Amino acid sequence: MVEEIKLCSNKIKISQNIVVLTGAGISAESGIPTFRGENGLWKNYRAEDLATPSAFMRNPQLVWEWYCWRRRIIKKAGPNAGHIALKEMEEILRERFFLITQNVDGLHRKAGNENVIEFHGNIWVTVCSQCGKTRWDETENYSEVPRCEACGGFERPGVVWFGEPIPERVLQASFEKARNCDVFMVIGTSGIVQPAASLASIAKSAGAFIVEINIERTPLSPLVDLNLKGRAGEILPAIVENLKE
Ligand code: BV8
Ligand code: ZN
Repeated sequence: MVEEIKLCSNKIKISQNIVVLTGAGISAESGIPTFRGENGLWKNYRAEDLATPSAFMRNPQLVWEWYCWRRRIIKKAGPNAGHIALKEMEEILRERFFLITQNVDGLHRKAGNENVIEFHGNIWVTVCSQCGKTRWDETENYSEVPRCEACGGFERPGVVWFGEPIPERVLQASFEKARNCDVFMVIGTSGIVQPAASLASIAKSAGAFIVEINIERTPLSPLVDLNLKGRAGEILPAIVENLKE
């Protein structure tokens, strides 16, 4: 593995533009359950059952119970060594570095990354489902569904649910980054959710060197140039150590 990590660091050192795509796996070592891991995400519900507009229409209380449960876990969690390493990578590479995350936990920003796109939104944002009024909201417990103070409509978490489109400017900015990078790293994602997972193949067809960091193989593994099998919290700091040399 030392050799592969050295190869990865060397590719990054000579890269003009590096894009990193992260998924729930990079927050796993912060104690935040992943979506499809063995312990699943919550009781016996699947994300696809709860993170949808119809689930919210049917039972907004249950959906908010799930998000508040996640907010409480995330609030207690902090960035782990993997998040810190990506912050250091941005400090070293500056405008050559760009981070796209599928996670809504906000831990990359909390770690200090600035060049970040939150592809699926942010769990600490609350949006009115009627008028779209948006606010930063650190409430971790709602006894009933919050109401918009402007129009009285039901408020919802400011995240992208299954069946909802990624905001256009977020999508275009992410495609543009993936098309113009020479190194693309996919870290801690099962590569199942679209269109996020397609960013790797867009980068590949644009000629980028694709690196995957994961504890297991994924549907993206066949298109990857370098597979670093292991935990992000161990591999990323080793890569950054080499960058500092
Ligand atoms: C869209 C925000 C179109 C919410 C999320 C069939 C029916 C219906 C829809 C579809 C369908 N087929 C495809 C679709 C589209 C659908 C989709 O992709 N479904 C999947 C399930 C097949 N996509 C959508 O609906 C998207 N929108 O397509 O719109 C459209 C266009 C125009 C007009 C109208 C509509 C929107 C998808 C966004 C959903 N929202 N999140 C919330 O978080 O509450 S996605 C959710 O999954 C999270 O964001 C999460 O990040 C993301 C992906 O999961 P991963 O991050 O990969 O996490 P996972 O647990 O799966 O994997 C963790 C990985 O880490 C594992 O590989 C594990 O091995 C690894 N790991 C674990 N520990 C470590 C580690 N690696 C390293 N180190 C460790 N320590
Ligand atoms: Zn409103």
